[in-house]
Amino acid sequence: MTLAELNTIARKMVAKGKGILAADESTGTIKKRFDTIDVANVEENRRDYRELMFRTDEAMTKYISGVILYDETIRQKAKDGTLLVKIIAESGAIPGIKVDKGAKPLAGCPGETVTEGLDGLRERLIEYREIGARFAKWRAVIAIAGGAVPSYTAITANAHSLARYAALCQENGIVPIVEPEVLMDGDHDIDRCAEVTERTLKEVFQQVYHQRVALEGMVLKPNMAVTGKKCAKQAGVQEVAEKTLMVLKRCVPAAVPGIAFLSGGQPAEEATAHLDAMNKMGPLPWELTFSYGRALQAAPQKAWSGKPENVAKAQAAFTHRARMNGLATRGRWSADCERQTA
Ligand code: 5MM
Repeated sequence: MTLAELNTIARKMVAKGKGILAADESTGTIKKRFDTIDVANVEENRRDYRELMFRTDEAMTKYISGVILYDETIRQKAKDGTLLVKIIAESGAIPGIKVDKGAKPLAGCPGETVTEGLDGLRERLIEYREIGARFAKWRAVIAIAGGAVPSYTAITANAHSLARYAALCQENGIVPIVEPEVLMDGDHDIDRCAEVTERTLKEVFQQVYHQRVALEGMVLKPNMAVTGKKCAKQAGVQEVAEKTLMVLKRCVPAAVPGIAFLSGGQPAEEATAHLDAMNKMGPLPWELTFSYGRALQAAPQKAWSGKPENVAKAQAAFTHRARMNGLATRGRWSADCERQTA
């Protein structure tokens, strides 16, 4: 596949008005989500829940550009026997796949992790492409704790793996989503988050260059610069938008087609407000959109609660959140939109 073709896919993933649904929760993570709505974590429930989202016509055709899937889901069939990946592709959204094997303890660095999954990745990418994936995702996790964490060791190890993953994806005709997530856990202020995010992104793009990844054929999935969850003084929407953009402008080359944020545990409406505020501050060198998991799914999950009779209600909740975030990609969202359409 040529770079022009990778670039075309990447641009479609970050097209104005649309964003990415992160539905790639591993079995352990979806259990945590299902526990909150009292739903058993069995394959049938995971399928029914995801099928209801992928069959939400309005959300999928108008506001969702791509869906990140987990290995189980990309091979799974809907209740009527149709492959879920076919339902996604027929809606016009691009199927994607999470290919990392999770964050594992990093030797010599207590409290820090490195994401694994490079062994056998080439072969897995070839298979996933055959099944229908056109993009992939790898998430690296950077913690903040006191002055010594994150360590240089953790940042460089994760940046190196992210870049090697991205190079392998491009070699196999798959657009890599590069996701270095600086966690919101902790009592740090927004400036500390901005400083760590800047340090991380600078190292990521250094490694991306060393591993010969083509910037035009990738999408960045970063955290926003936000206050730690346990910090008493939380930054407001404008400050988050300004500091996030300041960091991104310092680190992300203009050749990258787009940036699709993770929500990271932000309340759903806040994640929308932050994205909207940044897009109101344009023009920007890249498209700015969403690749939210929790901020898109918390409302439909609650509405569904595992009951077939709630499917329509859950689909309405999913459409609403997707539409709000679609507006935010254009800088056209306001709190009024939430009330008018809720
Ligand atoms: C949807 O959650 C993804 C999978 O996490 P696990 O591998 O731990 O199950 C996660 O990578 C997600 O894609 C991103 O973190 C963005 O999700 P949020 O909820 O932060 O927007």
